Amino acid sequence: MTRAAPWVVLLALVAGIAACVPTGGPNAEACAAPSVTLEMAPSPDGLAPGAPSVCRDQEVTLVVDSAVDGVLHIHGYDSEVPAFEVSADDVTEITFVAGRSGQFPIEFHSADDPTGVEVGVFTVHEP
Ligand SMILES: [Cu+2]
Repeated sequence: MTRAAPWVVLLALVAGIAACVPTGGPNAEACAAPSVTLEMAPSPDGLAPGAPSVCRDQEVTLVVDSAVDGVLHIHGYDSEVPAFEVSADDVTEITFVAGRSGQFPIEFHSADDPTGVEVGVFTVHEP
């Protein structure tokens, strides 16, 4: 178990509940945008801001500003987003199409501790 700020735990719980109804997501306006950019700052302690979500078929650009060096990947989205290195010194951008709805754990492997830690959940809503 990782140490996570209480609000991260709360968001994880909310995301877990939302897993039952991935259709109850963002409004139609949010889904109408053809592309979306998500900033995320992973660290071994979690992800900020909390729960990234998009709509199916959107082009997603992740802008990853990591606190430490490591490797990030999204379980269940490995074909669209192969595991990629992030660095404490650089911002890493990766773009892909979110072709499948569902909830996909975001896992971070820091360079210091290669054991994977789930830092958050990437949600793809049905539009
Ligand atoms: Cu992993």
